[in-house]
Amino acid sequence: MVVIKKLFAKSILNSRKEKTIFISIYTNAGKFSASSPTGKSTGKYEANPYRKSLEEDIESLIKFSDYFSDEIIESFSDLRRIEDIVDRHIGANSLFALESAILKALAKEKKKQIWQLIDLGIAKKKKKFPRLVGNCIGGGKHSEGKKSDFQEFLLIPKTNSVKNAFEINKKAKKEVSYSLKDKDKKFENKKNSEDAWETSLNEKEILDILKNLKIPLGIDIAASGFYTRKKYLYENPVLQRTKDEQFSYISNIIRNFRLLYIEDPFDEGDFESFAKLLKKFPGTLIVGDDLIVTNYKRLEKAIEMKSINALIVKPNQIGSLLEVAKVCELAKKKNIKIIFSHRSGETEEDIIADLAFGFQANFFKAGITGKERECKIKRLIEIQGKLK
Ligand code: 2PG
Ligand code: MG
Repeated sequence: MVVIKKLFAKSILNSRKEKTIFISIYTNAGKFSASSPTGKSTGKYEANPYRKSLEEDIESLIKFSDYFSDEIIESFSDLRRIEDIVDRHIGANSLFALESAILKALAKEKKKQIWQLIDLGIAKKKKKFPRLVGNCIGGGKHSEGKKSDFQEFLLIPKTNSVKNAFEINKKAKKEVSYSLKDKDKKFENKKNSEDAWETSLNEKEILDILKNLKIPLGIDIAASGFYTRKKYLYENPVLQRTKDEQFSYISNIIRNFRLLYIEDPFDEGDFESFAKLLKKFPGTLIVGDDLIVTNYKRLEKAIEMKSINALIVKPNQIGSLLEVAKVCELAKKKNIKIIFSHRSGETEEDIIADLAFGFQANFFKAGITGKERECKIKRLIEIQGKLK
């Protein structure tokens, strides 16, 4: 069992040099720390990262830390006791960091790996490793200057070895830089907030390069980012698309580039267009991120409307790991593929790898390069190595 004796919280800088929360707990098993990432293309329906501000969350946490010492944590589900104490007093980023630190303490005390603490009904089956989804070229809100309106061009190699997938993605990303140099006169080897290449090419030009890699491709369109007053406002090239025009355009792209995966192709409120797309392309992963925001109710709605066959899980979109568990269980039951994902503003926290494996995610989206991304992929490789 774990007893929290003292808590310490402060702000640190994430990969984008923005402040984020860092929490340390002092327990009978030792000192454990965890931090939270931060999104940029955040969904309108995401939980607030902090109740009012990071600073006030830090104050509340320190105030509550005396109450924690009365609670004994013996299992993942005991996180409930902590949530009952901090309920509505801290935001999602703070809760995620706090629960992560507690799981680290619990794993240590039980001499287990963190992923072993997660016990969904599926735990007895032979566990599978998630497939890597790596951001190779970026645009949208994650990039600067002239750029593609789509946010992420993703490589999704098919191999059972996480290590192999990581190597394939790193090599491909390097190769892509040579093609970009060739095709984009403005290319300067610059990388965006997720360490993906920045280019002035538009989405079609980018996909023409990527298709030569012979690696299954995906795109995160993050369409809410450029949807205003019922129109999708493209800048590269400048044009507007209505809802119907966006639907035809996305359909053409899926078909022409044989996409395996398409994330947030429509606005975050448009469950209907997602459903129409899934009906047309049942073999493609139609992924909801801003649409679902790791929220159980929104997932229920998407299931009812048959809007998606895959969903992004970002624990800090909701904060509570118990809610994350509920979302994953429902998705599994309804055969909706699960993609655990990093955020664009990241820290060197790697617990997401344990969570992804513990919850038996089908995919793991954590970039390709950059120390904040690589540490997560390396942790997944380590877990796989230990199980051999
Ligand atoms: C996304 C994410 C991560 P952000 O849209 O999928 O790639 O971006 O963290 O900025 O919300
Ligand atoms: Mg997304």
